[in-house]
Amino acid sequence: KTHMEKVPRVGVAVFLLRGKTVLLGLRRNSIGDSTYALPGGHLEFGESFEECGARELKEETGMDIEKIEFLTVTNKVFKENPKPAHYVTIFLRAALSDPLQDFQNLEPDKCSGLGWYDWDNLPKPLFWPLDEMVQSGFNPFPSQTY
Ligand code: 8DG
Ligand code: MG
Ligand code: MG
Repeated sequence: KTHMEKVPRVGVAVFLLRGKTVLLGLRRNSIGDSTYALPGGHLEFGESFEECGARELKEETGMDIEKIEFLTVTNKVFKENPKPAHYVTIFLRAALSDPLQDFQNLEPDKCSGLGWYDWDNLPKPLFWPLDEMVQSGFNPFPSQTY
């Protein structure tokens, strides 16, 4: 790119649910380095949110997901970056297509480790946008009462 156009980008992040646990990875990235975040990435041209979530899960962990549902959206400016970044991030939830399948860390340059974490005992530090969601009481698990 010859010009650094400052435009908001679209992120897609996935709460991959397994029992009472979610999949988190320790980020290696100028945004949120050394914090625990959801798998996900950038929406590509022409993709649906669900296609993007499934593609990023496959690229980052090797796993196939299903029952992909939209949960919420955030609008965040990342000022901690040397170059400020602005993301509109779509949050999805999903289940494993094959519950016996487990992750591989396929992008070790971007993630120093993946793991399943109990929702009631999440690791620290969480990636700050995720931390804000948790602090506000957000819960990605399907509610039993509606
Ligand atoms: P790509 O090249 O694979 O498309 O991108 P990536 O390297 O996998 O992108 P990413 O940083 O993992 O995700 C894109 C942006 O989405 C991220 O920079 C900021 C935003 N985002 C949030 N919350 C979360 C989250 O919990 N996990 C992830 N992965 N991204 C998030 O706002
Ligand atoms: Mg990615
Ligand atoms: Mg990613």
